[in-house]
Amino acid sequence: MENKTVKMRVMVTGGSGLVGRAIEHVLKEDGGASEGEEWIFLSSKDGNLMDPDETKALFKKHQPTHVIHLAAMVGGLFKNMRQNLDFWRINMYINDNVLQAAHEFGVEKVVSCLSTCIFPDKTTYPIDENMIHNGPPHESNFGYSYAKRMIDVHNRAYCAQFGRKYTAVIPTNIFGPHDNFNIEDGHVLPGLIHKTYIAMKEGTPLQVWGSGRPLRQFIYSLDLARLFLWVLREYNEVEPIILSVGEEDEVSIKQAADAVVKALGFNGEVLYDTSKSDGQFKKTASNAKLRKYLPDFTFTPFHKAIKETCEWFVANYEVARK
Ligand code: NAP
Ligand code: GFB
Repeated sequence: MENKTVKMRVMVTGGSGLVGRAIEHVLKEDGGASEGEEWIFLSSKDGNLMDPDETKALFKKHQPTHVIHLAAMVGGLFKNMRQNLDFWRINMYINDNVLQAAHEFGVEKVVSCLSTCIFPDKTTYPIDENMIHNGPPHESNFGYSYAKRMIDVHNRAYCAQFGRKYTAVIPTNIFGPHDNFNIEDGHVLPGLIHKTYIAMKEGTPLQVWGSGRPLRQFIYSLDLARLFLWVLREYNEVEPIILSVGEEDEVSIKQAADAVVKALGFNGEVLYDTSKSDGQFKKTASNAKLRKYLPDFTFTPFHKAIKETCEWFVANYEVARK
């Protein structure tokens, strides 16, 4: 019996979510897996990471050499506006438990997740990795933003005190199959896909929230997954790295809505409910650091990614999170 040497045993917290499922897809369907790597994808059913004992039990059971830490309380603008305290407390507990358990169990590398929405609200553009702590975040999601910023503080402290090489990525707005399509709690693209689907079924107008004027950079979950595998295997800085399409790929919410309408073939009326918040007007991030490492990485064209996500949603409507 040939004994398979395990080079890396990677435990993915939050493995059942949008990003976790994308990493699993790229590994299984996209030839992303490498020799001698074992992968474990966790959901909250495997253990509640807000509980330190349950967290340690997962590390004891799986003995990971590497961790991709995705687990978090996640939501769109409107859920953040409603629950800033929950986003702060829940994510602080999860992050401290996971990073402390990783340290105690001798995990070689942890890649955690920040977000481009945590940067200072009053800032120059484009935003880059050095600006995380330069001022207060946007009011709408300060709880989530401060909790995420503390991951960077954790990583720097584990490095300073114990020489740990724990790091983090800073994705921009992510979308794709297995997203959270819940209209009240989810992000803009899954929300618009779900609302357009209903408008087509019921012959009613599509209600886009806000003015449609804010600007966003969107990254397809499968592209992010490919970049995550590179960060896990090749990126060795403690400093975080922004994973985003370029500034030139920034689109308005209206352009995003038009792309969803086109992909689903909706011919009805599109209305803008300006009584709803626009949130941050823009959070334009630079991917220059990523480009320095991976000058030739190609992102899936936005309209193609939207089309694939819409097709996934329609085909999986019964099981999609909504
Ligand atoms: P998601 O789809 O909401 O998935 C969240 C994951 O975390 C799920 O697997 C969930 O498990 C798990 N989880 C939540 N609470 C938990 C707990 N107490 N104990 C154990 N597991 C728990 O999130 P996502 O969009 O994939 O986000 C992944 C990471 O990317 C997060 O850290 C998020 O902050 C970051 N991020 C997301 C975006 C975006 O636009 N989506 C943008 C930037 C950064 P269950 O499935 O069992 O609930
Ligand atoms: O993805 P989203 O909810 O969050 O996008 P953010 C909000 C923007 O889309 C606002 C408009 O300008 C909304 O007015 N919008 C239009 C909609 N229609 C809809 C809709 O049906 N649903 C939603 N949700 N928005 C989040 C942060 O900011 O970014 C989170 O609050 C997280 O913490 C996430 O980091 C990545 O992009 O504004």
